[in-house]
Amino acid sequence: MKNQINILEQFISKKGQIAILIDPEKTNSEFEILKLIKNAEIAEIDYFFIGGSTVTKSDFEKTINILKINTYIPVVIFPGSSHQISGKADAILYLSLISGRNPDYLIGHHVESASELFNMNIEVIPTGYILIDGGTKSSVAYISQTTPIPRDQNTIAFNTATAGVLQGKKVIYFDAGSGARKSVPIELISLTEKLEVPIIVGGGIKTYESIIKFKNAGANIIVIGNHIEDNIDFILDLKSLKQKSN
Ligand code: 1GP
Repeated sequence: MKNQINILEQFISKKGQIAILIDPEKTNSEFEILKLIKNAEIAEIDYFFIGGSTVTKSDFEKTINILKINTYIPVVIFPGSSHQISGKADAILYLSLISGRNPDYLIGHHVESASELFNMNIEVIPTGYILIDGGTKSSVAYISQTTPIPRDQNTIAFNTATAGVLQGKKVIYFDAGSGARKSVPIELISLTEKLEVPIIVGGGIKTYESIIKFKNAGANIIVIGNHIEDNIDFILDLKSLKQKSN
């Protein structure tokens, strides 16, 4: 385990950073990944997140290898299960699914991978992971067998984030789930800013307008997955967004 906290410091350093989520189950060909990298470097994207609910170990490793050989953009693991770990990545979001009550996703997967992870040269970032209802049954809710927090219950979501921070989580990740019809409520981000930990938000984000709103509300990192799988050139459009908002 790395003692440096480079990626966490980078998370803290700025609002409105962008992470592209690669799900190696869907994106694992060298051709596709190299195109993603090219566009992401042009657009000065801040991070690649890698992971997914149903990824095989071989697709995970293949994708991480291609990324690490071909880009300087930091690669952060967003694990869907205990086998999604690799010392080649720059950091791992050590997720506890604190909106749920499934012990496997609160501590079980962690115990399975703890010894291996402890001996890897990777920055481990304790992260409170909170699912918010995005208007569809997300694969993460199904696989984890947990119920997301209703989207009109900001107090429950905020109290969950607060409990996570009190337990020592360094980052809070609000996720409406991949392909969500409705993204996380903006007011929840504004509310959570007072906890003074970096906030990651994802799920169903597809427009500049929502990226800017999340940034202004205080999100440090905005994660985009599906929309880039559907339209890779959206990454290039993000460059002008970054230039405008700097
Ligand atoms: C899901 O936060 C991520 O876990 C990204 O969601 O694929 O909908 O962008 P999308």
